[in-house]
Amino acid sequence: ATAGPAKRGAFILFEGVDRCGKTTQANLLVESLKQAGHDACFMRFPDRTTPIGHMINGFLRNTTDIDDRCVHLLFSANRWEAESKIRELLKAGTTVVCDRYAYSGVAFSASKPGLSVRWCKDPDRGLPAPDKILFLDISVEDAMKRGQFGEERYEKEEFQRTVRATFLALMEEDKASGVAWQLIDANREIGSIQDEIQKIGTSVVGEVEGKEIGSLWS
Ligand code: 2DT
Repeated sequence: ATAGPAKRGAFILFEGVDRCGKTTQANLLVESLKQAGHDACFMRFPDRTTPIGHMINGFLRNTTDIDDRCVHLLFSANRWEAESKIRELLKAGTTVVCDRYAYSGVAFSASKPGLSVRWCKDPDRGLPAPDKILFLDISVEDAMKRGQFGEERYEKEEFQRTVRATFLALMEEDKASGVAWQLIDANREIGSIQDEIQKIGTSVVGEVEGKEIGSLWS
């Protein structure tokens, strides 16, 4: 038999406000995909391990102040430095499950006064586009019942409310262009959220066959 083109991996994003359970669910999805025999890996942004990531980390921990637009560009640069790796993994058939991406970039930055959604989107245009965005939705009030926010710069109730509203607006904006958002009710038991996500993840992995890797916001 002639081998067809190698099956590529799916690019699946987890987005949401702090304490929505993204990191837990992203790791659980990687495990369940692996158990089902798929190649899958976990990735997160910001990647605080690179030199740019160190600068972002200092900003988030309030040890350094960086101009709002400048730090926005650093977050974007932190994705561009991983771009070729993401493409290589996807082409090699590995599904990439990513905890935050450019949608967090826009939702957090555009929640600050004076930064428009359009300006915030520009530096991320052309990055690999996701095959699915899982938006783990929870009210900030319910998220805070899971424990107080930490000490980092953005972990403030009012700001998180604005961020959630910005995420929901981004989701609406994308509807016209057919971007595959999936809103998940994140105010439930870990296990039932996991079951729902596992079904979605498995079907996305099957659907990407023969589909090109898209280009974000372009
Ligand atoms: P974690 O708690 O997930 O490490 O996130 N953020 C993230 C931005 O402002 N812009 C971005 O592009 C990304 C990816 C969200 C750390 C904080 O960084 C914010 C929370």
